[in-house]
Amino acid sequence: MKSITLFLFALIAIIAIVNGQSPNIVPLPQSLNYGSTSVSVNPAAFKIATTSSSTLLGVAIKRYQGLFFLFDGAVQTAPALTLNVQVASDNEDLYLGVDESYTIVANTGSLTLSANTVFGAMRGLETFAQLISYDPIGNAYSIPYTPIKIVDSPRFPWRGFMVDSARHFLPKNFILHIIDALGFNKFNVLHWHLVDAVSFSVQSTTYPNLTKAAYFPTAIYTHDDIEEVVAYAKTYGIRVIPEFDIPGHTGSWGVGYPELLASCPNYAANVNNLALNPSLPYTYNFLQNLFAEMTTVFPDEYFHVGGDEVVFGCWQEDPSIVQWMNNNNFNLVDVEQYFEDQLDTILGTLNRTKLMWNDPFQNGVNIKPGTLIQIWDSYSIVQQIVDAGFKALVSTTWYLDKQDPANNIHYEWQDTWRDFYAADPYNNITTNQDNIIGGEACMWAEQVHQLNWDVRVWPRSIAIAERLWSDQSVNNPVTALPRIEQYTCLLGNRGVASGPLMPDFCYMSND
Ligand code: CP6
Repeated sequence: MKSITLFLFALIAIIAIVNGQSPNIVPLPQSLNYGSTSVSVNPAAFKIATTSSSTLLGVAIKRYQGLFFLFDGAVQTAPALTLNVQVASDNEDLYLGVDESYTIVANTGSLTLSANTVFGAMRGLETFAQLISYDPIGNAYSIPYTPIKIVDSPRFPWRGFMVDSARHFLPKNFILHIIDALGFNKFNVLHWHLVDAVSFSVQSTTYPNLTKAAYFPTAIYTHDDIEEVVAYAKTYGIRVIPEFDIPGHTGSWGVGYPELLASCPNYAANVNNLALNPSLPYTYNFLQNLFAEMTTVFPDEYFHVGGDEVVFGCWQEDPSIVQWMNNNNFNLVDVEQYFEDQLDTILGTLNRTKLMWNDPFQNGVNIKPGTLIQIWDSYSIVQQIVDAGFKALVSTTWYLDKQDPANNIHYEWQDTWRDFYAADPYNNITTNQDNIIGGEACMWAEQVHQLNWDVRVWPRSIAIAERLWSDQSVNNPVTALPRIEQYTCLLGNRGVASGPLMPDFCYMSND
């Protein structure tokens, strides 16, 4: 029985790939109409034209002019073609909820991409790239299935990906490579988990000793590096949100500034247990100055301040903190409340909206209205958080470092893409679904660095990208598999080492 199912499964997949019954677009657009005419494309006589004067869009157009034609030396007999890109506004402000919709109309003699914003046009360029097909036997490009009409927009405004560059330092150029792959998949937020207990790699001019906790003197992100990353991400319509994970996970901060940490020698054997000292004005003054500096290089409204996994025992072991708690009649939740209240004040002075993990909410801290909460725990916590009126980001079951142990049919680790695909942010959420503004895949990097990153992240995160962009009803793994499989080949041809999910042939150039 099982083998018959598998056989049918494989057969359907192979037929779909070989016959290619429809344009293969990932994530699947909201609306896709197509015909059966193939338009030949001459790569040497293909232009992307626009009346827009946006430099950002100009960068994206130049990029996609290259991505449309990945193989050199294709036949050039077809007539000239122009893709006309029209944007209603050249405004280059990038913010949560910016209009990312676009429309593509492809007829035999006319190709148009229209969007309200330059960021919508970027999404459309990616989709258009996926309409162009390369035939390695005839060595020719074409747009099959015309006439095509695509009307598309994202399901969620926050489609994030968390990059942990603290457990392993990722060179700046590799962060740029990650951004390429995220842009291809229509992710629009890079959540940058910059520092953790084991390393502090962000240069600070205000507190230069922080990078004493970098792994290596050159393993740091300078202000110039960060500005380059933020600017590069913007050419894909990707916002960059820094995370400074406090008050737990802060062992590295104490290397250069020991006064910042609570003193808990019995806990110190595990650096993850160390926490900032919540009782000293020094701590808050330090955070105010550091974050003020960081807002000069991270322009986004949102600022992630962690809050996860605080080991209260560390605070309890420090006599000066216990004394301070007694003086103020504080219990441990009161301390966490006090700490978060101070953070709210600091972020308020910096015009930033707080983003944090779900732990303080669960501990019973009163969270300031307007705080955005990212859930890494169970769906039941998502429900509580949205019912309490908070906007939420769901990362539940989108942990790329863990296989879902509940599902023992996943005998191949790669098959965890099915778990990610099935994990809809609305799963088990019965009320206030509207408070969920998106989600994030999380690549915790204890066991990953630049050499194994791509194959750990892709193709599995394609499933998450589709869940966040496409309609909720697009959830059938049987039809998704051949589409994702073909797309993973495209990613490979673009230099993203996204492995396959099943036996097939992916044509790759020999150079
Ligand atoms: N690091 C930090 C981590 C994790 C968290 N915070 C984590 C916890 C559980 C799992 C995976 C990662 N490695 N700073 C929790 C948000 Cl299963």
